[in-house]
Amino acid sequence: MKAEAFTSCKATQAMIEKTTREGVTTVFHRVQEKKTCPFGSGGTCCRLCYMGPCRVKDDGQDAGVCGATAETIAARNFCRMIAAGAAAHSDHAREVALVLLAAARGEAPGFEIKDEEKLWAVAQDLGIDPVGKNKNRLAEEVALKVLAEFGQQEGEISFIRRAPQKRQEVWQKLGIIPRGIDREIVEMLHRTHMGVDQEYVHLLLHGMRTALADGWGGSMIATELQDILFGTPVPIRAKVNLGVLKPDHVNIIVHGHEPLLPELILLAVKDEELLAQARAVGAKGINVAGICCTANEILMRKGVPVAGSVLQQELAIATGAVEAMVVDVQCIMQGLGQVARCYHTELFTTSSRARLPGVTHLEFDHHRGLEVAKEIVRRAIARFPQRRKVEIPAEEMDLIAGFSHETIKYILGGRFRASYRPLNDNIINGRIRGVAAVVGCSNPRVRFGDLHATLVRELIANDVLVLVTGCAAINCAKEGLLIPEAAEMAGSGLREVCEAVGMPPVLHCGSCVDNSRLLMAATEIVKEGGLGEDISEVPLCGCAPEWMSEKAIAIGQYFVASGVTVGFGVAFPTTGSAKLSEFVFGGMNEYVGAHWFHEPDPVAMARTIIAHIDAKRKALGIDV
Ligand code: NFS
Ligand code: SF4
Repeated sequence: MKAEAFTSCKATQAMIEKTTREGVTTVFHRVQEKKTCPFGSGGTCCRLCYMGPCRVKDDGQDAGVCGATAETIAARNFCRMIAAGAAAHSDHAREVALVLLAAARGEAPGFEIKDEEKLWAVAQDLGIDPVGKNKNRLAEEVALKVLAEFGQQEGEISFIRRAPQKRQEVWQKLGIIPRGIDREIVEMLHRTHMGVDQEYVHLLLHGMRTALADGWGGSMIATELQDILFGTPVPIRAKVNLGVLKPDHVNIIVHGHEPLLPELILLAVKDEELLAQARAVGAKGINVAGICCTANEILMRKGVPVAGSVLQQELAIATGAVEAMVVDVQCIMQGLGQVARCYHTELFTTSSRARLPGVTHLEFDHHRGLEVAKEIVRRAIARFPQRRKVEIPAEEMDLIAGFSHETIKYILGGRFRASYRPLNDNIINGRIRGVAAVVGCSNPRVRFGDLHATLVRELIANDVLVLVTGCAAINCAKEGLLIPEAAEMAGSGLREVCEAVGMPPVLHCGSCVDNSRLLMAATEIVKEGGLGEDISEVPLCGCAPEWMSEKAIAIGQYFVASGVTVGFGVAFPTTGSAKLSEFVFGGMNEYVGAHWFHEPDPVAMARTIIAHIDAKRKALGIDV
């Protein structure tokens, strides 16, 4: 097996080779054994009832046993992906809300209200009057209000009102404003049950409502409440890639999505008693690094180093230098268990919602979270003397993270006139051609990381300011695109702007739930004025060139429903039906002023994004 075929990341290559040599199986080994099925991949395999399963051809004649056509089957499957993705983000948000509630009531040791300014802003957007309330009382009200919005049956979820007026009118007209977060997800599952909603446009409209309940609901709640608990990010310098693991330290990796327990682990590793224990076993200290979105969360707020993106999770353990890996929910490969058993790593599942066979389960209970965190650190220290077969790749790269939509204001506008005015002006005068969000996963079916890097280089060279989140952000960081020096690769206009304020041309905006920050940034641009009255008029585009998860589909759909056209690479789950593809790749425009596109080639994707941005500029009359 040629490791270079999978990525140009040298650290990853070295670890693929190490695992191959040591007979350890990883995602890169398994992906070669598994062939994709064209029906499943294109969306026309239906397993919704046991008159089937039915694989349906897109020839206008074929249908499932119940008569379901290719477009119905693909639409139902697509909508179920949205529901699952929205559920994942929203259930994460629910957990954060419960912790905020407990923290406000003084029942969650280690947690406190860190960002009162954000708390006030969020309270007001939820319709709560903050005046005269102390921070704990206010946080309690905020948590209760947010929790009620999950089970709300009628009306509208609150953050919808943050969107530009014109966008809200679009949703109103279509009848797709989410009533309650859980309600829309449940209804999506109901509608896609055998024999319910079988008209693809009608299905997709509810798919949009479900996605909006994620973007302007679950994801946004997760982001905002995490900011309240842990602080709103500001620019911070850190390091990325497997080289951040330290040969002479106890290494603990936090992996998954909810930054709750990881924040407590960061507290625990400062404990003098635990540090003394680490020194007693011959370690110089304790090093915490992150993987996936947990990494992005604690990177954004604390500058904790990032060991890697989703495809590097098994490889991190294969360095032989990881004493403990702590996981919670989402993007955690079952293969981790097997890999951990081949080294000295103790793997911990910590969420009540997720276990792995044969893996230690030490549940994070926020009432006694700090104790759980200390127990994990203690057990990691105990593993340190058992190290063998250690090989840590040298690769590590600097990056700057921490670009919340609030921060972007300060960076561009300065502390005294913080606003989006300078960004809008630079878009209008053409120094910045437009803005592209490059987000989402990595996928071993494509040359991972390379698609992100190729695409982003092409975009910045053409003066497109790039905002990144999720694993895309980690991959771009590894390529050195998240440092101010990367401005040298940018076109002259974007370069000038970056150099004037000392920012990179690619801004790390956080984890995948933080894509909600991008909705807010887009909204701020509209509200600042001069670039249209709706998000769909702004020279913006989104993409996920290496996507793989259902969450990515939910995110893509809430961007599209919010007026941002979105491109996905790899394969696309509607291509098994020409009719449905015509709708998502074009017809959707008539409804929400944006659509999806599918483009596996990163250079072609960059061209499509630039052409899209140029078309928006032209419509605004600002083509230069
Ligand atoms: Ni997003 Fe973040 Fe990564 Fe994909 Fe998974 S970690 S939530 S789903 S793989 S970007
Ligand atoms: Fe087949 Fe229809 Fe059942 Fe799907 S719902 S498996 S298409 S019979």
